Amino acid sequence: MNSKILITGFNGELGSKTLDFLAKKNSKIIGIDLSKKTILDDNIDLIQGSISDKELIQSIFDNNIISEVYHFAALLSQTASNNPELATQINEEASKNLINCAMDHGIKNNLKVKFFFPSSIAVYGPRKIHNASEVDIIKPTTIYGINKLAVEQYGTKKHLESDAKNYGIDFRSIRFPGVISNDTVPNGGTTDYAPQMIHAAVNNEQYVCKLSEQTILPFISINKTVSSINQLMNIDTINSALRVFNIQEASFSINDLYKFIQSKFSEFKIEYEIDFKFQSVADTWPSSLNCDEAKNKWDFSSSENVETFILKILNKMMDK
Ligand code: AKB
Repeated sequence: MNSKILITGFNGELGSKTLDFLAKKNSKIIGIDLSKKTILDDNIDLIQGSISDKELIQSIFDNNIISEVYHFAALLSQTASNNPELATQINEEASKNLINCAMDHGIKNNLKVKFFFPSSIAVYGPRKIHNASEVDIIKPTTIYGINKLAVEQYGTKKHLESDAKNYGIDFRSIRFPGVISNDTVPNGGTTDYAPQMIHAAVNNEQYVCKLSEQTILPFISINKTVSSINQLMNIDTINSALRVFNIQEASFSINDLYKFIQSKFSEFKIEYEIDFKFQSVADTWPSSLNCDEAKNKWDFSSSENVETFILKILNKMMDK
């Protein structure tokens, strides 16, 4: 039987781009998401279903040889805070179940299933720190951050157990900052203001921002996100007990972002209506990330400043 790649959350921002990327490499893919999508490609089998459906997940592993898992299905931070029980069910319990299924599958088939988990800067807190390294103060204040941290730790533990058994899972994870895409506008997250602002400017719309202009957070473009995931997953072995890595391209305040956008779109206007639900979360997330571990262990590279970073995204949006 040919081995396949399992992608959860194939309709989401990261899931859909990763699916496109892996499909171009002619990988055999099984995708699962709540809503349907049809792709006419013999290599791709998309299933409509929930990742909390344990029987469905088990049947995918029982009926296929799965060599890699990309687990994107999740609720973002603000949606999670509004639905804490559902967040724990999807973001933590279903993730742990998926890790267990992948681990058992690896042991049964004498392989190590590569497992990618997208973590988040939400694992940090309670205070805002600068240049956060992987081991800096980690006491998340949100349910989203708590669930992400629990899965990071669970996956790392199962990775160590797999090492001892020689089979099981090879757990790899990235703590993502805000992701900015040139063609989708996210919703439900705390970092959404940056892509929303850029898209509003391009579409000649005014923007109402829920965070203060001094708020500083780190960001990465969707292209760098997908290439970094691929880079991390393509390495045969990562010789490191650390399984979760920080990456970013640029970090900037909302005012910096506004000023830069305005230099290109002079009509663009922003209004501030601070929402405590957003501000109180952003104030616990790091203003920037230290990426040395990713650079040393798997050659992550980034040399952007704020201007070149945003300009590249704007140019892509306007198809220059
Ligand atoms: C969110 O804001 O919820 C996400 C994240 C940083 O995890 N974009």
